[in-house]
Amino acid sequence: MAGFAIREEFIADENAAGEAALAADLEALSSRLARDGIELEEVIARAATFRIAVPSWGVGTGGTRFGRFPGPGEPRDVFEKLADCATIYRLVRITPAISLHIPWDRPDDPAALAAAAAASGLHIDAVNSNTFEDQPGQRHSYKFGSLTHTDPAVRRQAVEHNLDCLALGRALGARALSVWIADGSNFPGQQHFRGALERYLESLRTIYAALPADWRLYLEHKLYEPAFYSTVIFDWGTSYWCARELGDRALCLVDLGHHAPGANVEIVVSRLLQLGKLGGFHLNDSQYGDDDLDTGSIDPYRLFRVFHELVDAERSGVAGFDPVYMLDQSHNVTDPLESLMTSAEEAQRAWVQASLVDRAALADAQERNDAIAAMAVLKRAFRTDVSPVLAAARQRAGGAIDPVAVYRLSGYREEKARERPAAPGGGGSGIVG
Ligand SMILES: [Mn+2]
Repeated sequence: MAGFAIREEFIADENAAGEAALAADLEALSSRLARDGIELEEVIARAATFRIAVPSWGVGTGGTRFGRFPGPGEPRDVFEKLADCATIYRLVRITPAISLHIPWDRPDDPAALAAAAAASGLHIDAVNSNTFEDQPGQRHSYKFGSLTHTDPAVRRQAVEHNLDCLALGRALGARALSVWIADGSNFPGQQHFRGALERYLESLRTIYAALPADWRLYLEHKLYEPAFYSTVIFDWGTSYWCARELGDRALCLVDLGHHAPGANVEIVVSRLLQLGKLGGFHLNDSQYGDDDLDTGSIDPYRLFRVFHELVDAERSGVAGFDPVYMLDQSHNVTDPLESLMTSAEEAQRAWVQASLVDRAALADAQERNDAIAAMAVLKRAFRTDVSPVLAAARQRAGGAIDPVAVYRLSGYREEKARERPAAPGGGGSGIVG
C-alpha cells in the first residue's frame, strides 16, 4: 500500500519502553485472578481470539445533520480508507475485517481492493446496502421509502441495489449482507403498517433467494429516525419475525443505539440468542438516542452486561451461537483512528471481563434468590481491570501495548495530511443506521 505506514520495528521499540510496567501489572493481576481460580495465561489466550470489524465509513470524520468538521489527512477513496484500517489492525491486532458501505465505498475494481486488503492481512466481511438516501442519477427517489415503498418500481430499484451488493460482495470475498432501511412515516395515517411490512418481506424474499449459500443476511432494526412517527422495522420482535419468515440464513443484527431510551438491551440480546436468531452487533454508545458515540465511552457497564449474556450463551452451548461484532459509530470530534482503536479495545475488554464471571457462583445466587450476591458476582468481574491482559495479547500478536500513544508518536496523521490534501467536500463519509 502506498504512502506512510507505521513500521513494526517502531511499534516494537515503543513497546520496549512499556514492558517493565506491563510485566508488573500482569504479575499483580495474575495473583488476583489466581485467588478466583483463573489462570492469567488462559485469559490472555482468550483475549487474543476476539475479533471485531471496522466500518469503512468510520475512518473519515463523521457529522451530524448540523454540520461536519473534517480533520486533516482524511481518506479520499476506499483504498485510503483501507490503509487507515490496516493501520488500526497493525496496532490493535483484533480488527482484520472491514464492513463495506455501498455505494459510498464502492470500488471500481473489486479484485484490486480484495487484493490490497489481503496484502495487509485484512478482508471484507460484510457489505452494507444503502437505500436510505438518493444517489446521483438514481431513477426513483427513496423519499417515501425503499424496500417497502408503495410503488413497485421503487421497490424493484431497492431490491436491485441489494442484489448488486451481493454480486459486488462476492467479488470482494464478503460473506454477509447487512440491510437497514429508513422506511417509515412522519404522520399518523401516512403509512399502512401491515401493508408496509408485507412489502418489506416480499422485497426481502427476493434478496434472500439470491443470497449465496455460505452467506448470512443481517436485518437491522431501529426504533426511529429518520422517520419520527413510525418505522417499519422498529424493534427486535419485528426483526425476529422477518428473519424467521425468510429462513435460516437470515439473522437479526442488534445496533446498541437503536432502542428506546432506558431499554434493557441485554435482555433483547438474550431473547434473540434463545430464539436462534442473533446474527451480530453494531457496537457504539449513546446518551440520548442513536448517538453513535464511541463504544464503551458512556456506559461500559451496559456493554459488559451485553457481553455477559453472550459469554453465558457460549458457555451454555446455545445452538447456533456465532455472533459477529462490528463497530458502527460516528466520530465527530476525534481522530477517527483513535476512536476506532479505543472502541475495539473497549469491546474486547467487556468480552474478557464477561469471561471472568463466576458462573457457578452466579447460578447458585440465582437459585437462592440472593440478589445482592448475584449482582456482586457480576460486579467483581466488571471491576477487574483487564487492561494488562489486552496489552499483553496485543504485544504478543505484534501490536502496540498502548495503541493510541504509538499512533500519536508515529506521526501517522501528520504524514497523511501531507499525502492527502483535502478534497472539496471532504472525505464523503457519513452515518449509517
Ligand atoms: Mn447500525
